[in-house]
Amino acid sequence: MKRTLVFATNNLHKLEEVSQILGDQIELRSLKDIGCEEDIPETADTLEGNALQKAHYIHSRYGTDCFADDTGLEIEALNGDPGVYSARYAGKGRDPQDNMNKVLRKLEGKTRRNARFRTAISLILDGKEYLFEGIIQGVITTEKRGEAGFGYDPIFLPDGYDQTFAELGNEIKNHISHRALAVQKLCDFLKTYTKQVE
Ligand code: ITT
Repeated sequence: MKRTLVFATNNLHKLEEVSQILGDQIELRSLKDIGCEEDIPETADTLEGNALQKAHYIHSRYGTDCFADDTGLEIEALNGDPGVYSARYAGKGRDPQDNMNKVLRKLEGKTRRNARFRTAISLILDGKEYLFEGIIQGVITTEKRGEAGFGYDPIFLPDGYDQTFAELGNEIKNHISHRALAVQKLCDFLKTYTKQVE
Protein backbone atom coordinates (compact mmCIF):
# COMPACT_ATOMS: atom_id res chain seq x y z
CA MET A 1 0.00 0.00 0.00
CA LYS A 2 1.28 3.45 -0.89
CA ARG A 3 2.09 5.56 2.18
CA THR A 4 0.94 9.16 2.48
CA LEU A 5 3.37 11.50 4.19
CA VAL A 6 3.12 15.18 4.92
CA PHE A 7 6.30 17.18 4.32
CA ALA A 8 6.20 20.02 6.86
CA THR A 9 7.72 22.81 4.83
CA ASN A 10 6.62 26.14 3.42
CA ASN A 11 9.48 26.15 0.96
CA LEU A 12 8.15 25.12 -2.47
CA HIS A 13 11.66 24.57 -3.87
CA LYS A 14 12.27 21.99 -1.17
CA LEU A 15 8.91 20.32 -1.73
CA GLU A 16 9.67 19.95 -5.42
CA GLU A 17 13.21 18.65 -4.79
CA VAL A 18 12.05 16.06 -2.28
CA SER A 19 9.11 14.94 -4.37
CA GLN A 20 11.50 14.31 -7.30
CA ILE A 21 13.79 12.25 -5.07
CA LEU A 22 11.03 10.20 -3.42
CA GLY A 23 9.44 9.39 -6.77
CA ASP A 24 6.10 7.60 -6.78
CA GLN A 25 6.91 5.35 -3.82
CA ILE A 26 5.28 7.84 -1.45
CA GLU A 27 2.29 10.10 -1.83
CA LEU A 28 3.71 13.38 -0.66
CA ARG A 29 1.36 16.00 0.75
CA SER A 30 2.20 19.61 1.44
CA LEU A 31 1.12 21.81 4.34
CA LYS A 32 -1.26 23.50 1.93
CA ASP A 33 -2.80 20.12 1.08
CA ILE A 34 -3.71 19.57 4.74
CA GLY A 35 -4.89 23.16 5.22
CA CYS A 36 -2.04 24.19 7.51
CA GLU A 37 -1.34 27.88 7.07
CA GLU A 38 0.34 28.58 10.38
CA ASP A 39 3.95 29.62 10.66
CA ILE A 40 5.43 26.53 12.35
CA PRO A 41 7.86 27.53 15.12
CA GLU A 42 11.56 26.75 14.67
CA THR A 43 13.09 27.87 17.93
CA ALA A 44 15.60 25.11 18.71
CA ASP A 45 19.34 25.76 18.57
CA THR A 46 20.19 22.70 16.48
CA LEU A 47 19.05 21.47 13.05
CA GLU A 48 17.82 18.21 14.61
CA GLY A 49 15.87 20.15 17.26
CA ASN A 50 14.10 22.27 14.65
CA ALA A 51 13.28 19.29 12.43
CA LEU A 52 11.79 17.47 15.45
CA GLN A 53 9.88 20.54 16.53
CA LYS A 54 8.28 20.97 13.09
CA ALA A 55 7.37 17.29 12.72
CA HIS A 56 5.85 17.16 16.23
CA TYR A 57 3.88 20.32 15.57
CA ILE A 58 2.16 18.75 12.55
CA HIS A 59 1.74 15.34 14.11
CA SER A 60 0.15 16.69 17.28
CA ARG A 61 -2.31 18.93 15.42
CA TYR A 62 -3.17 16.90 12.35
CA GLY A 63 -2.40 13.34 13.51
CA THR A 64 -0.70 12.49 10.22
CA ASP A 65 2.52 10.63 9.51
CA CYS A 66 4.91 13.37 8.55
CA PHE A 67 8.50 14.51 8.24
CA ALA A 68 10.28 17.83 8.47
CA ASP A 69 13.79 18.89 7.64
CA ASP A 70 16.13 21.63 8.63
CA THR A 71 19.26 22.55 6.75
CA GLY A 72 22.20 24.75 7.55
CA LEU A 73 25.29 25.93 5.74
CA GLU A 74 28.22 25.30 8.10
CA ILE A 75 31.37 27.27 7.27
CA GLU A 76 34.56 26.12 8.94
CA ALA A 77 36.29 29.52 9.15
CA LEU A 78 33.14 31.00 10.73
CA ASN A 79 32.98 28.33 13.45
CA GLY A 80 30.06 26.57 11.78
CA ASP A 81 28.00 29.73 11.07
CA PRO A 82 25.44 30.46 9.71
CA GLY A 83 24.37 26.90 10.66
CA VAL A 84 20.97 26.70 12.25
CA TYR A 85 20.53 30.44 11.59
CA SER A 86 21.05 30.13 7.81
CA ALA A 87 17.61 31.45 6.81
CA ARG A 88 17.98 34.66 8.80
CA TYR A 89 21.75 35.17 8.76
CA ALA A 90 21.52 38.79 7.53
CA GLY A 91 18.35 39.62 9.45
CA LYS A 92 14.67 38.81 9.72
CA GLY A 93 13.92 39.54 6.05
CA ARG A 94 15.27 36.06 5.09
CA ASP A 95 16.69 37.58 1.91
CA PRO A 96 19.03 35.11 0.15
CA GLN A 97 21.03 37.89 -1.55
CA ASP A 98 21.69 39.64 1.78
CA ASN A 99 22.59 36.31 3.39
CA MET A 100 25.09 35.48 0.64
CA ASN A 101 26.56 38.99 0.71
CA LYS A 102 27.15 38.65 4.45
CA VAL A 103 28.95 35.32 3.98
CA LEU A 104 31.11 36.71 1.16
CA ARG A 105 31.97 39.77 3.26
CA LYS A 106 32.92 37.67 6.28
CA LEU A 107 35.18 35.45 4.14
CA GLU A 108 36.83 38.35 2.28
CA GLY A 109 40.56 37.70 1.96
CA LYS A 110 40.28 34.24 3.54
CA THR A 111 41.75 31.24 1.74
CA ARG A 112 40.22 28.67 4.08
CA ARG A 113 36.75 28.55 2.55
CA ASN A 114 35.56 25.00 3.14
CA ALA A 115 31.96 24.52 4.14
CA ARG A 116 29.25 21.93 4.19
CA PHE A 117 25.51 21.78 3.86
CA ARG A 118 23.94 19.57 6.49
CA THR A 119 20.33 18.39 6.51
CA ALA A 120 18.52 16.76 9.40
CA ILE A 121 15.21 15.03 8.73
CA SER A 122 12.81 14.03 11.47
CA LEU A 123 10.17 11.45 10.58
CA ILE A 124 7.14 10.55 12.68
CA LEU A 125 5.67 7.28 11.50
CA ASP A 126 3.04 5.26 13.31
CA GLY A 127 3.72 7.37 16.40
CA LYS A 128 7.49 6.72 16.49
CA GLU A 129 10.27 9.19 15.78
CA TYR A 130 13.30 8.69 13.48
CA LEU A 131 16.22 10.94 12.46
CA PHE A 132 18.25 11.01 9.21
CA GLU A 133 21.23 13.16 8.20
CA GLY A 134 22.80 14.16 4.90
CA ILE A 135 26.04 16.11 4.41
CA ILE A 136 27.81 17.51 1.36
CA GLN A 137 31.24 19.08 1.58
CA GLY A 138 32.39 21.95 -0.61
CA VAL A 139 33.86 25.44 -0.67
CA ILE A 140 32.44 28.96 -0.73
CA THR A 141 33.22 30.82 -3.96
CA THR A 142 34.40 34.43 -3.98
CA GLU A 143 31.39 35.58 -6.00
CA LYS A 144 27.84 34.42 -6.83
CA ARG A 145 27.56 32.17 -9.86
CA GLY A 146 24.44 30.70 -11.48
CA GLU A 147 20.69 31.17 -11.34
CA ALA A 148 19.17 27.80 -10.43
CA GLY A 149 18.25 26.50 -6.97
CA PHE A 150 17.71 28.76 -3.98
CA GLY A 151 19.29 30.06 -0.80
CA TYR A 152 23.09 29.86 -0.81
CA ASP A 153 23.31 27.75 -4.01
CA PRO A 154 25.14 30.44 -6.08
CA ILE A 155 28.11 30.51 -3.67
CA PHE A 156 28.46 26.80 -2.88
CA LEU A 157 30.86 24.72 -4.95
CA PRO A 158 30.46 21.03 -4.08
CA ASP A 159 33.72 19.02 -3.83
CA GLY A 160 34.57 17.33 -7.14
CA TYR A 161 32.69 19.89 -9.28
CA ASP A 162 33.77 23.17 -10.85
CA GLN A 163 30.27 24.64 -10.94
CA THR A 164 28.19 25.93 -8.04
CA PHE A 165 24.88 24.28 -7.11
CA ALA A 166 23.14 27.17 -8.89
CA GLU A 167 25.14 26.49 -12.09
CA LEU A 168 24.74 22.71 -11.91
CA GLY A 169 20.94 22.98 -11.90
CA ASN A 170 18.31 21.02 -10.03
CA GLU A 171 18.74 17.69 -11.76
CA ILE A 172 22.38 17.28 -10.75
CA LYS A 173 21.90 18.98 -7.38
CA ASN A 174 19.08 16.58 -6.56
CA HIS A 175 21.40 13.64 -7.09
CA ILE A 176 24.25 14.81 -4.90
CA SER A 177 22.91 17.29 -2.37
CA HIS A 178 22.76 17.11 1.44
CA ARG A 179 18.96 16.91 1.21
CA ALA A 180 19.14 14.19 -1.48
CA LEU A 181 21.40 12.11 0.78
CA ALA A 182 19.13 12.53 3.78
CA VAL A 183 15.98 11.87 1.72
CA GLN A 184 17.62 8.78 0.21
CA LYS A 185 18.16 7.46 3.75
CA LEU A 186 14.52 8.25 4.54
CA CYS A 187 13.47 6.43 1.35
CA ASP A 188 15.57 3.33 2.13
CA PHE A 189 14.15 3.27 5.63
CA LEU A 190 10.56 3.56 4.36
CA LYS A 191 11.09 0.72 1.88
CA THR A 192 12.29 -1.67 4.58
CA TYR A 193 9.68 -0.46 7.05
CA THR A 194 6.80 -0.87 4.62
CA LYS A 195 7.95 -4.43 3.82
CA GLN A 196 8.10 -5.28 7.54
CA VAL A 197 4.59 -4.08 8.34
CA GLU A 198 2.97 -5.56 5.23
P1 ITT B 1 11.10 25.61 5.89
O1 ITT B 1 11.64 25.90 7.27
O2 ITT B 1 9.72 26.15 5.64
O3 ITT B 1 11.16 24.15 5.56
P2 ITT B 1 13.39 27.20 4.91
O4 ITT B 1 13.49 28.01 3.66
O5 ITT B 1 13.47 27.93 6.22
O6 ITT B 1 12.05 26.31 4.79
P3 ITT B 1 15.51 25.44 5.90
O7 ITT B 1 15.08 25.83 7.27
O8 ITT B 1 15.67 24.00 5.61
O9 ITT B 1 14.54 26.11 4.80
O10 ITT B 1 16.89 26.06 5.53
C1 ITT B 1 17.35 27.25 6.12
C2 ITT B 1 18.04 28.09 5.09
O11 ITT B 1 19.21 27.39 4.62
C3 ITT B 1 17.21 28.37 3.82
O12 ITT B 1 16.37 29.48 4.00
C4 ITT B 1 18.30 28.63 2.81
O13 ITT B 1 18.81 29.93 2.95
C5 ITT B 1 19.40 27.65 3.25
N1 ITT B 1 19.27 26.39 2.49
C6 ITT B 1 18.59 25.27 2.86
N2 ITT B 1 18.69 24.32 1.92
C7 ITT B 1 19.46 24.86 0.92
C8 ITT B 1 19.91 24.39 -0.32
O14 ITT B 1 19.61 23.18 -0.76
N3 ITT B 1 20.65 25.20 -1.08
C9 ITT B 1 20.96 26.43 -0.66
N4 ITT B 1 20.56 26.96 0.48
C10 ITT B 1 19.82 26.19 1.29
